[in-house]
Amino acid sequence: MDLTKKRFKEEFSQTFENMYAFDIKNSTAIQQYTALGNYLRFSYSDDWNKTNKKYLNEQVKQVYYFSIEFLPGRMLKSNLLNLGILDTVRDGLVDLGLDFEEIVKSEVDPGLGNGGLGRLASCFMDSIASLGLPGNGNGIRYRYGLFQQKFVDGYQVELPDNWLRNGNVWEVRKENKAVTVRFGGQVGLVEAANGHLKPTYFNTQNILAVPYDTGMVGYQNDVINNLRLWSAEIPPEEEIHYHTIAEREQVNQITEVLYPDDSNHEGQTLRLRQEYFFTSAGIQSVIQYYKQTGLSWQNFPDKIAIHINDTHPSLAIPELMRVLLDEEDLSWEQAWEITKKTMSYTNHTVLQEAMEKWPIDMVKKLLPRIYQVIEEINRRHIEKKLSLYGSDLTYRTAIIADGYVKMAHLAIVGSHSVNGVAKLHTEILMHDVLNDFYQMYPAKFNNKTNGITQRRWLHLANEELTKLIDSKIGTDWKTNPAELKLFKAFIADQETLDKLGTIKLVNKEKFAAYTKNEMGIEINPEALFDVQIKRLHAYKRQLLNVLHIIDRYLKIKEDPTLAIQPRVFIFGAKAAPSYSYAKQIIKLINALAELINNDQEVDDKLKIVFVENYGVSLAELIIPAAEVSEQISLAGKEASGTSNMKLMLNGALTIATLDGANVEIRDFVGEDNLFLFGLNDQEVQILNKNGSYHPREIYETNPRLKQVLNTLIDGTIPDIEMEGRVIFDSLVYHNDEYFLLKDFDSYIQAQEEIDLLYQNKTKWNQKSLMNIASSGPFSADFTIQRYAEEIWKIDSQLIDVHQKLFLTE
Ligand code: Z16
Repeated sequence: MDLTKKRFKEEFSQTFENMYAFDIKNSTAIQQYTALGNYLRFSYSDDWNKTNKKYLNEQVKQVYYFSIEFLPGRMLKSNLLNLGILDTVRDGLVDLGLDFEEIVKSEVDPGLGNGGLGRLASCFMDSIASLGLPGNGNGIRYRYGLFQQKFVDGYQVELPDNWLRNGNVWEVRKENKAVTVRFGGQVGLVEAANGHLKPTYFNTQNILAVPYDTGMVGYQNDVINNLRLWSAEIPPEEEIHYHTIAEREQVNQITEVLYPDDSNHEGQTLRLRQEYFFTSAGIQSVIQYYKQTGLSWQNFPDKIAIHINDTHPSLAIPELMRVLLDEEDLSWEQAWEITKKTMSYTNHTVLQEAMEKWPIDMVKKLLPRIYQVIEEINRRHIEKKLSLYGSDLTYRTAIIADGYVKMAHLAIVGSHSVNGVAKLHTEILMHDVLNDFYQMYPAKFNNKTNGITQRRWLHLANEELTKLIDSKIGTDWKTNPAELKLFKAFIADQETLDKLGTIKLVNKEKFAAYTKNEMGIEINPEALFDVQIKRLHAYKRQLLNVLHIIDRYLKIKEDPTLAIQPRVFIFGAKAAPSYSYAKQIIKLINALAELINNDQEVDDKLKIVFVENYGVSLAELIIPAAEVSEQISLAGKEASGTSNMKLMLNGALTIATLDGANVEIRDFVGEDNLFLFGLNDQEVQILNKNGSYHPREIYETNPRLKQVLNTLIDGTIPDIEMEGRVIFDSLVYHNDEYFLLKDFDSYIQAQEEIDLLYQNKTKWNQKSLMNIASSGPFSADFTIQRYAEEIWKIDSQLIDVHQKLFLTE
């Protein structure tokens, strides 16, 4: 976007006065932010409109990314960056006497996602727009996002996230594009004009789905795609039927709040309502769009791709069938061909407890026509496969079984592509978790390793590192992240290595200022910063990290003069409110922090910082300051992980199991530049199969570990009587499901290697540089390029994108 500083200052000041009718000098940061956001939205509205019109007029194929979560982070800076006016605006605001960073901070961070899955969706939206691909997001405009986390006496307390309190400058309400979503009622057959019997719905509850659109700004390419989030309202013409506040509330409830579960299926009706609500609204708006093209239904899959992000939107399959059958009068065979060709599905987990299944009665009652369609899909599936695969295999793939509708089965049968999110994850899907389906549909299965947008996670979050890289290898890496590898040429350049160290130190100082001001914890920026930031989940093994910290603590207490590498252990994690074990681990970490941080004898040698309310904004502060990246899930459990990629990109060294995308990180950066430990997934499988794992024996025979574990129950750590006992028992007596005791020794050994390497700053910085320079392949730009080419079959609308991108890898 062309904008001079002079013009910006004039126009922005004018916008401010038009909005508020007082002088900008007397305003608050929130008012300045609001005016600036509106100013920016006005400035790109023309490009937004043009992008939409171009897609429609040229009838290019578009993808619709259906996701029940989007976790975009603050948008002001990323929009400025992508519009190409970050520096102009920043300088202009300084001229006006305003504090840019204060303005940036006054934007709320929309928490419309839980973690990896939602953040991935938003990284993808950034890459889709930045590659000039015609793509749109479809999701829910939650009135309240993921809860705000507070610690009270070390316990997690959840507060509502009223993110819309001050309005939202980026969204545009489009009541003219509203559609009706129908729930409940009965299905009957009524004779149509042509004499056929047609399914007709009676006594349904009709909900108005109103879209709020947000522009997804591409990186300096004039492309503005659309993220459409739906809000539930009472249709004005139905107001007369709503007599009580309770009845009205039931409607608002649909889009009231995000379910706070990551990788766990809760199974409430309201969640099923949410899933159908945004899926049906999305399908209807796609259909409305398609009808404008005037093309025949057979061409639908040539113009539309619909992507199902995990199984939450998988009702898109029967919903598209329903529309094609009941509203557009297609035959089953025609409708099914179109649906399968249109839909593709990403699996994000192998955890059994995360697999969605809905009781038949619930689906029947809430979505009677959809249930009929699913029944027929299932009937035909079984009928067709029985003779080919026999009854055992075939019935194991049934969509309806054991009283439930199995959503993953529906998603696989009803789509043409099923992908996992990392090489290992896809292997496990094909050969284990989804092997029955892999036997039936080998060609549907493919891998798309996750990625992250380097624009937010390097360019914006770490401007100093960005400048250093620019000064060494130029700026082409910004549109071709593979070029980051050119940075390897500086592996022996002492000046570059020293600069890397200085930049890291400055970022650590920034984080230290935060912990001091916001948490009252003083940390030494010269200590090693060790970071584990992700949802609290037993399989991610934050507890293994804790055992290591306790081990260090005991060592220091035994010999307070011990020369040990000072470390700050940084945690950020929310636990699902109903996940009591995870909450007990939070309490443990906080209690341990209380003990260690206040122990004079320990001093600077050991500190624990558990940040409250970890989310995208805190990630942007922590990741650039990180030196060690903890990626220590039990092998075979983490589908991919994405914080592993963000931390690597910012120069942290990874300590990892061979799980998820860690495997590919190892492949790219090389074994010498990260620290591997623990069981691999094969070994875990064997131990699980032959039942030969006995953690109690390890406890009894490993004195060091025994001493560490005993601190959970012997009063060493104050105020965790209950939690300490539960956690101790889970490890020693109840199987230690995630093999912490088994991996303990090898984890400690890897940590000792880290301490040793850290003594040599040059060697450390060399490995840090190798990590930065090897992270190009994890750009979401590459991931999206592969989705676009191999699954969606959509083309970039930019002329030179293919020349700029993917020359190498
Ligand atoms: C989620 O964030 C993930 C999986 C899932 O089934 C549900 C949710 Cl909300 C995560 C995976 O745990 C993580 O490994 C992966 O990197 C991420 O999805 C994106 O694929």
